[in-house]
Amino acid sequence: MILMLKLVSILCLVAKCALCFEQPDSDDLNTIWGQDWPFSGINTYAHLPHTKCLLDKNLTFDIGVIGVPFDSAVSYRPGARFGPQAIRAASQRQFSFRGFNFRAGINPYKSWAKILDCGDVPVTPMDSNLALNMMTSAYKNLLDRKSAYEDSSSPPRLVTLGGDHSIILPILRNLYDIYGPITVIHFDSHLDTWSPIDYPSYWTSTASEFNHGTMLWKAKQEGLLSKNNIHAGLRTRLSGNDWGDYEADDRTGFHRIESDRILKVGVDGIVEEIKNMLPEGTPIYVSVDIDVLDPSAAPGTGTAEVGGWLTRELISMLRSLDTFPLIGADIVEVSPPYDQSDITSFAASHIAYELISTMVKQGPIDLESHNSNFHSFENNQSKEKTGFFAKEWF
Ligand SMILES: [Mn+2]
Repeated sequence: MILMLKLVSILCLVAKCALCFEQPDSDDLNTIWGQDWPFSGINTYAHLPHTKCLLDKNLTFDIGVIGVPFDSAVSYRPGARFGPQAIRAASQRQFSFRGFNFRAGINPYKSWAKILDCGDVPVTPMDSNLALNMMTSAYKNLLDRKSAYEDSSSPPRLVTLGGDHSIILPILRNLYDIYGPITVIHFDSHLDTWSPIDYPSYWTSTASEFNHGTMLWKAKQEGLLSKNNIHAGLRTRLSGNDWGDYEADDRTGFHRIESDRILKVGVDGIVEEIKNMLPEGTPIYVSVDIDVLDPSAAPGTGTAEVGGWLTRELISMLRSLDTFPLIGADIVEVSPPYDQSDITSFAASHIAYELISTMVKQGPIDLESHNSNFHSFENNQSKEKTGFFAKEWF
């Protein structure tokens, strides 16, 4: 008898599932069809609303994700022009519904910030000189507007998806115009401060001076950098038979933390070294060359170097650096043709999420009140004005 009852109840359950469904009771089409799955819809970064920001100078936002699909300045394997599309595709399991960052303690997509996917800069692959001019002009367009937050007098913050690493030069040019000399935290296996004459070619041109290993040298020549820049994750082989590359790097104003250092001091030790080198409250720009990760964690990149950090370690470092005001960031050198099972794009899309989380957690920039540091602010999570940062978040 008991068995019989159980059978009937199972049959009822199955019948109900098969025959009944509930439709949203609403005339609002958004309530009926406005939801997307991670695998449906057009790929924008994290399903963010998309507007081609370059086409509307009156459009305001707080954080813009912008793709720069340029890879004509690489010295080895190309393919990073496909980076923005691949990173967007790999970000599809991110959306505001399930966006709470347990490491940061916030959902960046459900906080004070208006975050847009600004689309791509349609940068030419034909001519590096022209490309540099286009990118410089595009960042001026994007940053020459006010943030959306209240009566903000500050520009929005941009998270750039590369593209090869050369694209940082036009970014730094424009950030310099707003903030003055920029402090760059440069996560990379390579120095990227090489002079153009350090490349093994007898043939040179103005365009050849601009490449993904010289752009920080050029940034220094143009006076865009502060004195407190940091390379983290280095493990490149050096030119010649001595320390000449490091000596030249010293002259560009970078401190160096080599990849192997993590074996001695751990993740916390690396973070401590970075913090000790920077005056407290220094506004920073974070540039993540995905080749800072070990090729086992990021095979899809042009100039892979073995012996690198794990994604977990890099994420932890980025989270620990959120006490420094973050004025902008990039994730570059993702080359999808060399990727395996989207490992590299997944890493890049998550790193972008962490950097966006930091920007949201820190609150909006107020150039007027604190000369490029952050001002006090209110939002849903913190009603109490605490000045500079919302301290209780840290
Ligand atoms: Mn690089």
